[in-house]
Amino acid sequence: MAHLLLLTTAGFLLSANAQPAPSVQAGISAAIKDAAKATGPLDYTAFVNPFIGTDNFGDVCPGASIPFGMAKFSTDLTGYAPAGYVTDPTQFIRGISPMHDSGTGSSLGTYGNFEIMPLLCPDGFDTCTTSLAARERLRKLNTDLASPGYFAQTLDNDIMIEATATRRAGLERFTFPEGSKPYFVLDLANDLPESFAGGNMTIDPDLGRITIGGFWGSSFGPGNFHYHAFACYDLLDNGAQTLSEYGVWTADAFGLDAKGLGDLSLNLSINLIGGVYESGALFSYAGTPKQVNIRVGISFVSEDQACANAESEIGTSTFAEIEAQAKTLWNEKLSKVEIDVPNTPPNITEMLYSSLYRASLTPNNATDETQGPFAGTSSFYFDSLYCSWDTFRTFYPLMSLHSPVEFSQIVDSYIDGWRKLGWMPECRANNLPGWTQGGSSGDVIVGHFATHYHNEAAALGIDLQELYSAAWTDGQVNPPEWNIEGRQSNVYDKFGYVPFAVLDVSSTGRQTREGSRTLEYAFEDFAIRQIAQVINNTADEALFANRSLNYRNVWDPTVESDGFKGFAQKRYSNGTFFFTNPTTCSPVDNVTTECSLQDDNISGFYESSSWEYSFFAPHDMAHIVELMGGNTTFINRLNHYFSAGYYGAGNEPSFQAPIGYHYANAPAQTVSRSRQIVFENFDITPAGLPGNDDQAAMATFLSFHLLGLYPVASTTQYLILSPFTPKYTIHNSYLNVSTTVTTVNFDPKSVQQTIPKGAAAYVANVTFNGEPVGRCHLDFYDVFRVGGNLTITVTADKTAADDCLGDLPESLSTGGFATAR
Ligand SMILES: *[C@@H]1O[C@H](CO)[C@@H](O)[C@H](O)[C@H]1NC(C)=O
Ligand SMILES: *[C@@H]1O[C@H](CO)[C@@H](O)[C@H](O)[C@H]1NC(C)=O
Ligand SMILES: *[C@@H]1O[C@H](CO)[C@@H](O)[C@H](O)[C@H]1NC(C)=O
Ligand SMILES: *[C@@H]1O[C@H](CO)[C@@H](O)[C@H](O)[C@H]1NC(C)=O
Ligand SMILES: *[C@@H]1O[C@H](CO)[C@@H](O)[C@H](O)[C@H]1NC(C)=O
Ligand SMILES: *[C@@H]1O[C@H](CO)[C@@H](O)[C@H](O)[C@H]1NC(C)=O
Ligand SMILES: *[C@@H]1O[C@H](CO)[C@@H](O)[C@H](O)[C@H]1NC(C)=O
Ligand SMILES: *[C@@H]1O[C@H](CO)[C@@H](O)[C@H](O)[C@H]1NC(C)=O
Ligand SMILES: *[C@@H]1O[C@H](CO)[C@@H](O)[C@H](O)[C@H]1NC(C)=O
Ligand SMILES: *[C@@H]1O[C@H](CO)[C@@H](O)[C@H](O)[C@H]1NC(C)=O
Ligand SMILES: *[C@@H]1O[C@H](CO)[C@@H](O)[C@H](O)[C@H]1NC(C)=O
Ligand SMILES: CC(=O)N[C@H]1CO[C@H](CO)[C@@H](O)[C@@H]1O
Repeated sequence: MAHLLLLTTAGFLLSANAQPAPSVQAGISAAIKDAAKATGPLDYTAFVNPFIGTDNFGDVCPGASIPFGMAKFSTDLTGYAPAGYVTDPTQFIRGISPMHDSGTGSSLGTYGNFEIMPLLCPDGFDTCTTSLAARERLRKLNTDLASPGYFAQTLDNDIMIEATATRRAGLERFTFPEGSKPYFVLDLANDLPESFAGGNMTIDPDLGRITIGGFWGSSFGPGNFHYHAFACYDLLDNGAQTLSEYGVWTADAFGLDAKGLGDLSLNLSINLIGGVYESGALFSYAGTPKQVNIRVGISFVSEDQACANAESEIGTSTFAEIEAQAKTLWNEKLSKVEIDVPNTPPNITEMLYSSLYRASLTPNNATDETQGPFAGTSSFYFDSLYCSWDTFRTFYPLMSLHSPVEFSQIVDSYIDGWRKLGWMPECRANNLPGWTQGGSSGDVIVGHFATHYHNEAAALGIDLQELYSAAWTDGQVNPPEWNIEGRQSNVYDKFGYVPFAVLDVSSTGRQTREGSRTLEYAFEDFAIRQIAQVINNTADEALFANRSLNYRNVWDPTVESDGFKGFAQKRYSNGTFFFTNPTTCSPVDNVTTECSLQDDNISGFYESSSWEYSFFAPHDMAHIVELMGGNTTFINRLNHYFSAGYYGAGNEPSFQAPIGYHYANAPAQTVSRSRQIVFENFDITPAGLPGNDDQAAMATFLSFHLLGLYPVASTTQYLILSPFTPKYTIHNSYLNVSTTVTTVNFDPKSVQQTIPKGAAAYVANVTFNGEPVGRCHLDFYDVFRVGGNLTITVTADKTAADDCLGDLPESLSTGGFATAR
């Protein structure tokens, strides 16, 4: 998703002031250089730059986390900072908190609860700056640090804040200026979306422990629901530290600034005024210790469980021990893809490993931390799935190549959503249902799993019949409110498209996106068809195959734009098309401002234009080529789409476009386009993403391009592009296979925006374990499922390479995807 609210740009054009300490990039560059001399296994965490995407609305959280950690420790800044931290040096720090999401689509932000801020209060307890506005401080410029499992920021008063994490806990270390008495304010009420609905806090001075719990609201979903969250702060560093003063405070921005020295609890059982109300704890330490260590546990179950999580996951371990443990976990994940670092351009190495890092940062593993309908579930449970519409395209396909165990756990969590709520989650965040975007995109995610791992499903704990029932329900059973789950299948079934202005007497939802919802529903139908095929349900396979062609029902052959004819358009229930200029909501549309979920938007396409969405039928591109007038016109049209500025790189509907050439028998043109879009939109700086990372949708889109592959979601087909590296190996330890991809004739000079003449980059031929494979696509079962050596020989002869030699990627209407593998 893009951003729900568009803010004015004033104040945000500060990317020149990159804030990470220069030592971050210097360290990465040195590590890449040293890799050539390395003898033992590489430390892949040394290539990761967690700050990529922390500027330019990338919404990436650079905080300390383990892979899929529920805890992500980051500072929270004022201004536009949905993931907590941003590089903008004019924004103020309000503290560090243990819960965040990365790549969130909510512009207000998400989580940020239980924030703690170190203070200097030279005039004592009663003069401490406790309120949000009074305590905020700028940073000390160019000192921000982060690496996998570690985060640090230094305030302009020279207090350094550091954090490291386990799954549900972490350690915070604060270094104070010489001779100062450490004070801390701990926030009960505040979270980033200002959604506090009531809570408690208790100080136990003997144990040196503060427990907190409360209710907060969604960051990207209806405000009607609340989640319960808890934290446990242990202040004594296993007896090494002594408390001095402690008490509570309340405040607001209008004169309330009250403190209670010695008061031990807050009981604010209800709050109906959102973020206006502020409150929390205030405490200090005896003496003038240079460093203060604080242990934090979190839970979605109870205060007791939050304390137990800190005890079991951290206990008496030191900061260095927890940090080393996090780093080990990250190396396990990052080493699933090993590239030839010495012979790969350094920026590519950094972009790839930073992307692979974010590809395992979220969703947040909240297994055993369940509440509401999921309380006590025996399934795995993942939070921050936002949104399936973003992640089905590349995030789960990348995971499917190397991490079937993790993938199966997340699939289990999707299926459990259907068990407990009736439909699979579309955009679960903050443990609450979030807004639906394209329909029931979870179908594509579980479909991708089923096509790849049906033979191993039972061993991985997935019942394929149940998986199918969950997807079938999404496709066939109309929910009462399709804003939050399922889709408007009643009218879609009746008309073969989602009509605009249609009478729906049995469900509610935002009456928007009828064009793009039809296109997405049709592709979701294809995913359901794929599962039906895997389980030998031939009747349903035919039914859903048929429905997957419904994308054709919103094709208006009469609409013309820039000389190209035929565009997707929304349609009334009487069949008449509703005209929307195909450029509306494209990046060059300077008139329309609202293209997301705003009620007044009537363009018919979600966060994208008809120019872009008209290319969307990943399962049947042969017919799209035909609708657009054949190979040559299709290629001209795709070229025009890029040159006219209609390519919206920062949002997911654009993902399908760059690889379109493959379907018009022009694979070498995909290669040129792939190089161009990577270098135009991605780099290694904080502003190095074209938009919201969307829970690593962008990161995994980039990863596939760098690896020279592109997935057809919910199928086992992968298009062959041109790797940006001479050699890499993908390990799949569950299947106990490794696949090494070698780019023969690799020319580093080809790794730039425009491939120079004479530089080899276009795919001439491909072999797998010595046997020839088609040059345009391959199948998971033939390659990554068995493991071995994939050789991609590239050439500088673009013309010779610009042909699939009779073996186009598959399309449903030309007989593709005929049998399950
Ligand atoms: C207050 O704490 C009690 C005991 O932990 C808990 O049952 C209750 O739900 C809490 N109330 C709020 C508003 O968090
Ligand atoms: C907190 O306040 C609520 C409502 O006023 C009350 O029912 C509850 O007993 C109080 N809890 C404590 C621990 O004082
Ligand atoms: C690597 O990235 C940096 C930062 O964007 C850029 O200045 C530099 O030119 C890039 N190097 C290459 C070889 O592209
Ligand atoms: C999630 O947490 C559970 C419980 O600790 C663990 O068994 C599982 O392996 C974790 N999965 C991932 C993907 O982190
Ligand atoms: C589907 O049929 C094939 C071929 O008969 C068989 O090998 C496979 O086990 C069947 N799958 C299921 C889920 O029944
Ligand atoms: C497919 O759709 C067509 C047209 O709507 C219909 O006539 C046909 O019966 C459908 N086939 C199946 C298998 O549902
Ligand atoms: C279909 O309905 C729309 C909206 O009411 C109307 O403008 C259009 O004329 C109708 N088309 C036909 C063929 O009746
Ligand atoms: C919008 O774009 C068009 C075409 O590029 C241009 O002619 C027009 O001046 C722009 N309008 C505004 C308000 O910027
Ligand atoms: C595109 O070209 C391929 C290869 O020559 C051919 O098989 C296919 O029919 C063409 N498609 C169209 C729609 O012209
Ligand atoms: C593969 O392509 C390369 C470069 O064009 C060429 O030299 C080689 O002969 C080709 N091999 C086969 C088996 O076609
Ligand atoms: C892949 O290549 C390596 C190195 O050349 C070789 O040792 C290995 O046997 C090959 N594997 C297969 C399956 O051919
Ligand atoms: C408020 C707003 O910008 N709404 C826009 C939604 O999209 C249509 C295009 O169909 C515009 O005309 C509206 O201005």
